[in-house]
Amino acid sequence: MRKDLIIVHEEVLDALNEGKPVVALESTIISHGMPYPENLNTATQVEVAVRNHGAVPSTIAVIRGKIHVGLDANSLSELAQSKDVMKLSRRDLPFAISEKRNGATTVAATMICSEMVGINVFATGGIGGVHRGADQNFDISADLFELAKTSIAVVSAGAKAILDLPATLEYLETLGVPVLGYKSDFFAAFYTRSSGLPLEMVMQDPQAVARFLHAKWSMHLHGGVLISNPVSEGNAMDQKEMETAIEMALEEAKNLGVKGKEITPFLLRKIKDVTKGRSLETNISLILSNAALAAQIARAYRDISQQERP
Ligand code: PSU
Ligand code: MN
Repeated sequence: MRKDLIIVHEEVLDALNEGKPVVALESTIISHGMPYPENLNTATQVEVAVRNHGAVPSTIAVIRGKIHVGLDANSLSELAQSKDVMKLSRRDLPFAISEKRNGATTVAATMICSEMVGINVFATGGIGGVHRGADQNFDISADLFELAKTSIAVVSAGAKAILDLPATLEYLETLGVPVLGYKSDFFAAFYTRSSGLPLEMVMQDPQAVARFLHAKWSMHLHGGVLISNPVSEGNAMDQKEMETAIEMALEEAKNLGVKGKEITPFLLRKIKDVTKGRSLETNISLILSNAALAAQIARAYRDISQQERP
């Protein structure tokens, strides 16, 4: 890896060198997933949540063509307000580098950058997945393929409910991606606690998750692990209300011809409007909860990996 392409924040670098737990955070949630100023407040709070649970936060983004691993307050603030930020997945990352652009990393791109520097746990809101109507429109998020090949534990509240969740779960199975239910027997549905889709591998504490990661990666089964952490009961949305909001948003997207990488940000925005901002509150709360869990998993995984050393 060319060292000049990547700038690791001093605190993150020290933590990685000293074997301290680090949690990666994505930046597309900030630039494309939430409006200002909620996005900046959330990004800041998420970092606090990681710290409060004993790990070092590392938000990842591309700034003027350099991959930044760990952002200072100024960069976070710029990212949250700038209109000129690309949404970067695996295919886009080299373009942002070669053209010296600013870009926010999706789940896929954040996993790639995390692996480059040796971070193995990452918290997000909800991963991308198989979109509804994918049998016609072929819209399947690159997040799924990244989970298949890049060895990072991703803590999320399942996949976004705007997707075809049964198809997403099937696809993860095809790709060999383990999905661990955290204190739940069902795949989380982002705004609500359960999709009704049962999960076989259920874990009750961060240590169990860490043991799973250690088992997988120490037998050289490369690839990611998805930890499905349902939003807390008190912050979950009503399922019927959510389904109506999603259908309205999908209808509008169809009428306006919104496609490709624009569709997810568009739907999240519409759903927020339809629910009068309540979906945004739920979104914020689930991200904070994922960050806290990711920090605990990072600590537990560090403990297991260190015990192994002579
Ligand atoms: N989760 C959120 N908000 C978001 C996303 C996830 O709570 O904005 C972003 C992530 O960066 C994810 C991306 O990788 O949406 C998926 O986009 P697409 O469906 O175009 O692959
Ligand atoms: Mn897509």
